[in-house]
Amino acid sequence: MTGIDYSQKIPNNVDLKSDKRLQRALERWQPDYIDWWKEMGPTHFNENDVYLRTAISVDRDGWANFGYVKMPDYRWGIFLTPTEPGGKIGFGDHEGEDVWENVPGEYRNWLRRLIVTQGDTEPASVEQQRLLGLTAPSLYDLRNLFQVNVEEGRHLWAMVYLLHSYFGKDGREEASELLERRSGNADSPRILTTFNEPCHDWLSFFCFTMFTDRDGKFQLLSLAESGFEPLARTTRFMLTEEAHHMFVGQTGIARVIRRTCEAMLESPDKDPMEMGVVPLEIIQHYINYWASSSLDLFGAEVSSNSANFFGAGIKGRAYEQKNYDEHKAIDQGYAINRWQDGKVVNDEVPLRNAMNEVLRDEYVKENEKGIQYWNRECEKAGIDFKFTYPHRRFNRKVGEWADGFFHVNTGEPMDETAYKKAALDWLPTQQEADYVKGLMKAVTEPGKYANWIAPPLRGINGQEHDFEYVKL
Ligand code: BYC
Ligand code: FE
Ligand code: FE
Repeated sequence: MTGIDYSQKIPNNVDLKSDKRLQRALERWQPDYIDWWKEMGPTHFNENDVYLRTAISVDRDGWANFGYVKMPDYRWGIFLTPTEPGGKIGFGDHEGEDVWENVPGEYRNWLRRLIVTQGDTEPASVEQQRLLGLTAPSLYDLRNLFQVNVEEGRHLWAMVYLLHSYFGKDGREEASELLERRSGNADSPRILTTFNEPCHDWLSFFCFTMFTDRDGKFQLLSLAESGFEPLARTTRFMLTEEAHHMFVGQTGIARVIRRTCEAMLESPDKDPMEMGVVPLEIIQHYINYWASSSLDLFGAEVSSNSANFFGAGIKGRAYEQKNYDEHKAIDQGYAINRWQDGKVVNDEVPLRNAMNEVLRDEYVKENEKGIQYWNRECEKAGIDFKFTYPHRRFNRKVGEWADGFFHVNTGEPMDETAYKKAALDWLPTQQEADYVKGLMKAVTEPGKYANWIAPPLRGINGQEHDFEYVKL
């Protein structure tokens, strides 16, 4: 069952043709999806051949298939990792019971809501990134953008498959609405905050794939533990796609840093802006902005939703089976800081209510490693500059810290006036954003890169440096 059937209108490894009703429903959704893609996706490049990977199986080496595709012809489909017979629910109140092959009635609403929220982010990100192709710093980067876009499109397919197969009429309605909401639209916005923020330049894109796609990774890890097996199996396969998205962000920012350091070494007395590269301080401001926005995506620190999801066995912790010995998380506390009467105080809450924060802890650890990787670029160049990950209280709009003002590095409370003044040096200013936007000019010659970014260390799929990743 790991092989993917590409002879079908909708490629899949779930034997879709044996369920005619479901097949027909999905085949009715498919043209709406393509219309959405042609309108809200990377519209200007619908006719170009792009060197993309397509999954040929759900095995680890299933990604070996690279070739030129026009994006609207990409074979989006439904790929689940194989079932393991005799699977047991791994956590919560139902720990040890058989996994659910169907939606348990009492958790139907929660599950649908989780799946819709997950599904909503995927087309949202494609919408946010839809104009970036016009200013790509190279064909290599252009191709990576499109790879990310088509895979986010496939992630939408993954969630729509679950809605259509397991949630009847209201599932089908939710699937239609996923194509109706629009990122940043005042009347019909996407569900989560970060997915309504504009992402108009490539520095933002790299920060987004580093920090926001990594939220995706951790949310998917927690859903991959779900007792609702179809959700677990589909998110496991989505995780194999996610690794590339974070690679794009991690190495993208590293290349911007490398190029700036290089220019600074060439002309130590010159202002980096005069040389048309991105000053390291501006990179830090973009990091602060996207990192803090993405921290919001984990929800409130103390959340009865998160306790319910965990107790029900539908959303676990990241690496629940691998990293934890105890899976009920009952009668345990979690020490937490809270924001009360203008003060940061210590508190302890029941562990289940802190599951959003537990997941955020894992996420923060991984981001901090990513920052160290960027700092090695400066060290290698001998440039005395240290990037930092912002304190998790900084610039938050969701949860415990949303009503206060906190120092970007120490997390100390500040009064509003002092904060607003300091924030001019912590978040991108209009001037900085304009400068970055001014650098964004398309470079379309194979093997050439915009002046503000260094070439990658390696080509995609071992290709030569002047490979024509996108035929324009
Ligand atoms: N913006 O109890 P709380 C990805 C709402 S990214 C706006 O803390 P909960 C991707 C919340 O809905 C991964 N609203 O919430 C990356 C609730 O509303 P109600 C996406 C927010 O439920 C890049 C209220 O505030 N996947 O895949 O514990 C490119 C109370 O909040 C926000 C998932 O998120 C926000 N940031 O936690 C492409 C997984 N945060 O009930 C793709 C599924 C909270 O008052 N979702 N609210 O109306 C979940 O697990 C949970 O919904 C959340 C929120 C973790 C997001
Ligand atoms: Fe995704
Ligand atoms: Fe992603």
